[in-house]
Amino acid sequence: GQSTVLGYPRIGANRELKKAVEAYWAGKIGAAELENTAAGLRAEVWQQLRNARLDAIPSNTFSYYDHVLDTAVAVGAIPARFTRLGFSGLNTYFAMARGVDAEPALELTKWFATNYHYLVPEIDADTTFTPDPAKPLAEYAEAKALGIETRPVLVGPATFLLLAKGTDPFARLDELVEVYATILNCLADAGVAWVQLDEPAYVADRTLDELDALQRVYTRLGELEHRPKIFVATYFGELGDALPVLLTAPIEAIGVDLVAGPGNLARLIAAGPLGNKTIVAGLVDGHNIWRTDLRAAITTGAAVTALADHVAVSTSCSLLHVPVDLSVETRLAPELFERLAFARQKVDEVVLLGKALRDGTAHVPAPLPAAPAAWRNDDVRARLAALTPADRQRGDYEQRATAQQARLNLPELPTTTIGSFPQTAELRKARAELRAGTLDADGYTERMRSEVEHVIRLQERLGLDVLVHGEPERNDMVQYFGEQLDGFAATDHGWVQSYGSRCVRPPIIYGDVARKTPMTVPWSTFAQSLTAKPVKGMLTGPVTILAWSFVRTDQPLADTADQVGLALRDETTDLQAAGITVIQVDEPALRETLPLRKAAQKAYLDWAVGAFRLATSGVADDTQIHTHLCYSEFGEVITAIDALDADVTSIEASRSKMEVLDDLAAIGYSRGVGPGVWDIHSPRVPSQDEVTESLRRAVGAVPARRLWVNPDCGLKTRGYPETEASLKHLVAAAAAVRGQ
Ligand code: THG
Ligand code: ZN
Repeated sequence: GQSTVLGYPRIGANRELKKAVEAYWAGKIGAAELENTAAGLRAEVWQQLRNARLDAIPSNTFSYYDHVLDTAVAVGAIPARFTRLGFSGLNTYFAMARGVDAEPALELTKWFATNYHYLVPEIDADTTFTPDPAKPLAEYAEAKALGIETRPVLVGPATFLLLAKGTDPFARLDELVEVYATILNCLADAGVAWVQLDEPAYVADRTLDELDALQRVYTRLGELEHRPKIFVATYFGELGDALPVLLTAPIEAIGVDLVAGPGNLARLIAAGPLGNKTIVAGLVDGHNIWRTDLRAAITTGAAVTALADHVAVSTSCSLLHVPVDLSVETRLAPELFERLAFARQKVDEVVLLGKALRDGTAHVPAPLPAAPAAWRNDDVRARLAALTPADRQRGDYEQRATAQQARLNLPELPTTTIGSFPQTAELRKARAELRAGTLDADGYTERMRSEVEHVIRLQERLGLDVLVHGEPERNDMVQYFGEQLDGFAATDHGWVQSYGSRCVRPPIIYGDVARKTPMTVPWSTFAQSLTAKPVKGMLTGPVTILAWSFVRTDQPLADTADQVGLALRDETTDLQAAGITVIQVDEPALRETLPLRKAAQKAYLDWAVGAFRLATSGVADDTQIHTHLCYSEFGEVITAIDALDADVTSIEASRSKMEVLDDLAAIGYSRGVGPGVWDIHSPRVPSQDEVTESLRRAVGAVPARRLWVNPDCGLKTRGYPETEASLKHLVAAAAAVRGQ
């Protein structure tokens, strides 16, 4: 077998790209220096892949911001509102990614079920697709100059349009395909032998029309006279009826994900001998950090080899979703370290598997022994085994509402915020000093406490009704809990791109999860001691903790979710015992890990809701549970949101003009709801009138006695000036609407 990978991290081993891009934005370096750094990073990746003896090396997987945006540029899908700015190519690109004063950016959204976000192409009537293959051509030439032959990667035309928004973008497919045809022509002229077109949208449920369209696309591109060989890559799940379409299309290779879509093997077998077509078998998980079970992978690979003349071993998806290099991690326990593989190590696995399928298994290392006994926690397992449905059930909502109101005595249209306040340079500096050892733990706590006090005083001054402590002590809402829970490990350098220049360092769940000590109680009780107003306890929910961590694969996710749920249940009951009356458990990722196929969605939502309820139903009727959802369209999971049974749900709504309220009304949602009335993703301060207008619209959709007034999301990425100004307008608007 040959070996390849579908893509590779582009941020650099030390996030060099992030630093260079942000320096460029800040005007600290020019375009030439940025381009230099980028070229260095690309060269490093190609050389590394070559030195690892990977047979086929991808290019055009580098991106200054996002590969979907790169493809939009390659096909000329640049909205007129950006070309009109008259910027350079690079600055037009960044304007689309980040917006400028006069023009908001393209919308950012989840890349399938990952924690990567892409920019949504805008296709409308005046979009004129035009080929611009400059970037793939330049990268191909750049690698070639280093003596490395590469395979340019583009998002395929069908997936590109399925991910786009506008007036029926998919109707433009035939037109777009002609642009791809020209691009393939140019690539062939430059000597490109293979091109990779990614069509992951076809692992989700697709209509007959969409399947027909796929067939049209690859028949047309396949029949081109002058073109590179075409490799259509799919990933993140199982191909259904799209598999026969691709198998019969006049293309040379098809990639299938045999990790997230193990059923792809049976489908290939059912399809019968595959003859001349190359099957690119995704055997090494590109979306998780565990070492591959090489023997199992070889068995699967051999089964594919029996079907097709040409089989290549690959990663299941691009390695974009895992950190760059495990070997720089010096603080992981040896038993964990030896079980992990990051991008570099996964490339070695792919090469080894390719060799094993070709030459036999003599050099395949022995499997690791069973996981250490210490990773098991029998107490947690016994507690989980003893759970009954009653442990996920609170009392009647109307009774709860009455008890809570008697205790909290809140005004109508109570005002609050989502949890975090601006993460100032001083806070980041304190954290850096603590890490460097120049500030001790007591000194750090002291600084955080003084920030909490400042945030409490500010909220009192502004006249908010339910206060927060501001979360100055948290780096990231998942990493923070991961650092405190048993069964989680943190990396030092394990950065993964989340969007643009922003990265996250997901914790690794390797064993049974348990809470060692209270995680947030000291902060919440300190904040509560400063004020007579209620201070909300702030936790991250089990589903989001899982979604933003690397998860263990040796037990069902539902079981891991329940373990996290149990740890959070201990935290909610401890907060209550410490006098906290309102507790928010955030689940922004509830929608994001929804399975791509309808058939699998109910089971997921059942365990996701169950784990949340396990975390939140140990408290008394008069403790008010809030939740917060953001980053997604929630229409699809609206009944699950209702099933969370939170007393109050705050939800991102300002950009969608409060549409989510109609969705909630449609299913008879009857508990508290706080539609975000200030879009915190932009530094723009909403006027009091705008907030009032949003509130009026909300009052039309839900009963006023259930309505809360809050921003869209946490304020940690905002600065204090706009935060104060906006919250002032928010409080005043609530008072104005209350008065009517
Ligand atoms: N945490 C985690 N995942 C997330 C979010 C999060 N996924 C969805 C969404 N929020 C993504 N948004 C962001 C926003 C900001 C940053 C990362 C993801 C960010 N990162 C810092 C950076 O790249 O400079 C690094 C932060 C750090 O030092 O820890 O700003 O909130 N897990
Ligand atoms: Zn949010």
